[in-house]
Amino acid sequence: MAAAAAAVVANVSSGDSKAAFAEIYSKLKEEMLEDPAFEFTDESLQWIDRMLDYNVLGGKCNRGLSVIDSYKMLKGTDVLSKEEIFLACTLGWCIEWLQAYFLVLDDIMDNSQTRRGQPCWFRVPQVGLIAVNDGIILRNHISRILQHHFKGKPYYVDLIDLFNEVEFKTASGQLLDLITTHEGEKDLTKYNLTVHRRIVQYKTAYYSFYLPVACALLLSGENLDNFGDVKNILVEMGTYFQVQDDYLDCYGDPEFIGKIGTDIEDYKCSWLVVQALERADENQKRNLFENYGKSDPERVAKVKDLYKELNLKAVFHEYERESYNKLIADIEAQPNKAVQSVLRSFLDKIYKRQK
Ligand code: DMA
Ligand code: MG
Ligand code: MG
Ligand code: MG
Repeated sequence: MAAAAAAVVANVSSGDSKAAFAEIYSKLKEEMLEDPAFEFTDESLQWIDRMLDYNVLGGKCNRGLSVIDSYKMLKGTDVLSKEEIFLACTLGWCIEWLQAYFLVLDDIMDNSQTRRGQPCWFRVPQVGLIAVNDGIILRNHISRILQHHFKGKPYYVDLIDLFNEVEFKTASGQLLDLITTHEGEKDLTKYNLTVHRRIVQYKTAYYSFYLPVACALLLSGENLDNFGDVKNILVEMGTYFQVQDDYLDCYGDPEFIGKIGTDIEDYKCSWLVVQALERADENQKRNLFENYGKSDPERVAKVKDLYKELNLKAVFHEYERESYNKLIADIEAQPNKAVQSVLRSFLDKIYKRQK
């Protein structure tokens, strides 16, 4: 490892993975700003610097941090070498970069207003649709970081394949999410749990849950082919996580979750509308057909009134309890104790989350 990289992980010995993680961001950003493959102008340098801080930072970093935590659990020790910490943090940041890339584009496509408590990047004056190219740059940074720090490792090709495959699944999920609204506009009753499940599994579960664990497994020298069960459990957990996201889109406090919901306005095949369709009588369905998918705040309020009539908050809490119990049972059936701890720690982080 380069001397500079060793120097930035001074915090590691204190066992504080959050502080080490934060320091490594600055190092990786510095490398992106010194990339010899491009002759930066002052303006482009400033643009990338600001664009990275604006979009990569400011989230909970759960995905990124979980690479380090999972790696420690898989190794069965809290004590890692400086290089091990550096590599785990770097993979964690690659996932945060991937998340930033998806969010920048997702907010344009969903016509959202805010993200992480600030205007969506494309809404910032002078950014606009340059945000599309920024998304592409964020994606390219991942390949450059991986090449810079992992080329030559025995698992390098697996890492590249992993990121490519997960990106493909996510983009395909986003496609489904977006084109399904065309079906919904024609006939809202096309929305059901099977349709919802396919969308959220692809758009969210693989990159948010499977990817961090798969990174930790590759770092530990494991072959991902041997962890099919683990993948299935993580995809299940990711599905539950996106149902929470759908719930929070309607019921979360925008101040707290940092974003203003748009699912009703956008005609999204949200878990809530699927539940409403399953429970509504003919009158209530007519009400839903009339008011769903319109940007008029009065109509949005009518949809929310209907959700209240149908007691969807309680339906969600029941779903949450059942999902948790089912996941705990699946985790306890896992033969490997270290893998159990990894899965449990993911579940603990998201169970009953408010943001
Ligand atoms: C999120 O779906 C999926 C990706 C790949 C960003 P979403 O539009 O429900 O997310 P959010 O509620 O954060 O905009
Ligand atoms: Mg969105
Ligand atoms: Mg979206
Ligand atoms: Mg959402």
